[in-house]
Amino acid sequence: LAAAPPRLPADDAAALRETILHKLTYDLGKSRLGARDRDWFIATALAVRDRIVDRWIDLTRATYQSGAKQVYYLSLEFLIGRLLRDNVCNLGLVGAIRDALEPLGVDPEKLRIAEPDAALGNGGLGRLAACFMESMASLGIPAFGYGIRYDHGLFRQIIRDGWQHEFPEDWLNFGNPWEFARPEISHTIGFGGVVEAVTVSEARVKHVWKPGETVQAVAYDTPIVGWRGAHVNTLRLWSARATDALKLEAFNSGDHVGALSEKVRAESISKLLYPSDESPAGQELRLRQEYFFSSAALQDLVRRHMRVYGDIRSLPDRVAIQLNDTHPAIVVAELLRILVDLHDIAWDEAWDITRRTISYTNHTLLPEALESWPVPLMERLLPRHMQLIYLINAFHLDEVRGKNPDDGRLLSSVSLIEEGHGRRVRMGHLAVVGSHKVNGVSALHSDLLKQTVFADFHHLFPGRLTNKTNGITFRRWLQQCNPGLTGLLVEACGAEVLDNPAALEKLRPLAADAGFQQKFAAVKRANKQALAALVRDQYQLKIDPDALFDVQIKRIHEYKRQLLNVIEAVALYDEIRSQPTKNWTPRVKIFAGKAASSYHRAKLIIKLAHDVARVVNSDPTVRNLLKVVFLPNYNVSLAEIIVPAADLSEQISTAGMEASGTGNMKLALNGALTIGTLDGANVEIKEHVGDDNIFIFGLTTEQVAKHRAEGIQGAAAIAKSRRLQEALEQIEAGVFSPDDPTRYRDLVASLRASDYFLVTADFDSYFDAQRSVDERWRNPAAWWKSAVLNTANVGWFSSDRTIAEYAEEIWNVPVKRSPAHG
Ligand code: 26R
Repeated sequence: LAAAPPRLPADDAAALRETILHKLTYDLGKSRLGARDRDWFIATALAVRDRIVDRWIDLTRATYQSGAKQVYYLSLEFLIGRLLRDNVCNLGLVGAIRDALEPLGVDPEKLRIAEPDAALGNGGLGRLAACFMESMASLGIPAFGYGIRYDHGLFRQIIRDGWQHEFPEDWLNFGNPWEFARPEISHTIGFGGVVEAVTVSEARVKHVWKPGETVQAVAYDTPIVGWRGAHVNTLRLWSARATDALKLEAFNSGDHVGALSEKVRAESISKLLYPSDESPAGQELRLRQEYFFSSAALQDLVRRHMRVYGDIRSLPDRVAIQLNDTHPAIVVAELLRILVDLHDIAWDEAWDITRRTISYTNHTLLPEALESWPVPLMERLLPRHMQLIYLINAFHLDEVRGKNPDDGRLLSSVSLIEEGHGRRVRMGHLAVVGSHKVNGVSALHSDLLKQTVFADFHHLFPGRLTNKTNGITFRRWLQQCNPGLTGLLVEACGAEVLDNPAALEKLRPLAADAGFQQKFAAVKRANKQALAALVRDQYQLKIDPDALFDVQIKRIHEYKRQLLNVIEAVALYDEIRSQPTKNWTPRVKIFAGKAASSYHRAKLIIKLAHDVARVVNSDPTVRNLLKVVFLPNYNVSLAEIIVPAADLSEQISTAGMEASGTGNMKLALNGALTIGTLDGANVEIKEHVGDDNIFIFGLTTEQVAKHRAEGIQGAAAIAKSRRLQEALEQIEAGVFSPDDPTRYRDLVASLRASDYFLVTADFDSYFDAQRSVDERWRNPAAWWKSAVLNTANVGWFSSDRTIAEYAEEIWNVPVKRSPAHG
């Protein structure tokens, strides 16, 4: 909203103004004078929504009439952020909204930030789902997103005295103007109970599941608008309601609490997003959430398919179901149940339909994130599904045995059931066996899938495992969040860049042009100034927009190695103090990210960042040469401010552990240079931007594996590095924690011992890479050349390219708008 992207069609501002005032009066019951920013936001959002609805209805009907195949993207997370600017930009209404509001004395920016973030996701996986929804609409692919309408999204992070505290996020408190409640669209979801075998004829036994408990899934629809309003899809989120909301008899007999308890139990399913990221949630409620939305989605799409086509057998021709990680993997058994138990399809055909319809994306190799559920829990909660999983497994193992007789190791490796300390159902295995395609999210990650967790499947099912390198939507992560740079790019490459990221390559010849570099740097400077103003106003800390802004923004996790970055800050602090007059590169280290509430080590790392920040920021000998800042409550909206202001992008995970990363793409697109390991999509970013325009350091995946296999201890690397030794000794001795000198004793001790994430092994290489960064920064012509070449060369990382690949190679659906790319 702030600055109009150029060359969008104008719209009638007066008509919009009238609608906004009408909404304010008749939908909100407010007068112009009494209206607050939030009221203006809701009235404006409702007015914008009006412009979406007709198209939405028309396009949805046209899809059914044309018989086009539909994509269903099933995800337990959609990390959307705000929608107003996104919708306004995609509809080409930026200028119209500004002109509509101006005579009313309403500041569009104030109204924009009155919208709460829809934070229905933890991190990368949820944000990817949101980018994909936007790209599917932009490419004109008919699609539904299915997920859960959590009452409370990801917790709000508050930092008190350097420690993280979690508070509930109430994003729905003042209503959600984007969604349409659909109380008439509701499905019954069963849990527990028994399976009865009914003999239908001599040859056939039918299985009837009689759930012991049911819950209603009620639909809430949000239209998702593509670029230039090309297409509008639906994000359908399910909310849980009790089947019998209130036991009136019990209520009347005086048992008021008992009468409501069923309602509370049922509705707890959509109460809250699990805040755990890559560590097992393990609770029964999580499995209930997974089955709840998987079953609602399948019932919904099967009903739609039957209404339009009347033949369940054509499902794979009309429907593609994409599983976003294993969270909806129970869909494999649920679809089979619908086909076999409810539509009387014979097993072999039902299994064929299932596999041709479903495909699965894996997002992590971390063993602790590979979901598995205890067999007794599955038996109790989903008895019919457990039977079906046993059957799937029996046929699957028969086939394996047929081709590989006497290979016990192989059988237990590919079995859907993990034997051992308590039997468990492996959801990843269920998803692989039940899909026609399985993909990883970067070239390296997909290779590692083939070599490690799914190696045996790769040999059993050649061609099933593929790669689809992640992408990001350039609308949100360039055009909307960085209007300054967008203006410059349009000036340099033509308006075509807004539609075709390959046009960014036209910047290449300008990378060494002093005049262009100056403009590029000026845009960055203005974005840094905006971030500095936010840090000053909200946290009373002065940071210098002329210093290098070094950012690490992502979930706090040991494998992402924020600790490596903090230790480097300590080492640099020591160097600056010992040689205060050397020509240091002034640097602001900016951290932001949330730790899972139960992840104590991650919370301790946040505390350490604050402890180091306090000491460094108040040391007069350091002056402005080094500042450390931790910005609380990282979310999509904060990312939209930090990303355009970053000079250096920290992508420093232990090689082999970050499946892809997508923040790395956002930052490179906005002209930040990457300092990173050869991990995830960093490898491909390096190939695109060129070795000279990225700072790669550290052990490779193979070296990490070797290092671990040899059981090398951290102490060995520490002994070789004076800098690291000194930094760790200070942290360990309590130099940064005088109030509790032993606070970091165990943390440092674990680095000296196993150091599983190889912080110590990579330290010197990281420190040296940072000094190369300093040197490049001191040569502005060289720095800005690299920065421009980053923007110029990352067009390929558009999620339009990613989605076009899914469309062609996995879903077999056409794309309407070609996602040209380099
Ligand atoms: C089972 C459970 C507790 C759980 C595991 C993992 C819950 C949530 C996750 C989230 C993981 C899978 C995730 O976000 N992965 C990230 O996916 C991004 C999009 O593909 C990648 O860019 C990123 O590297 C990866 O960590």
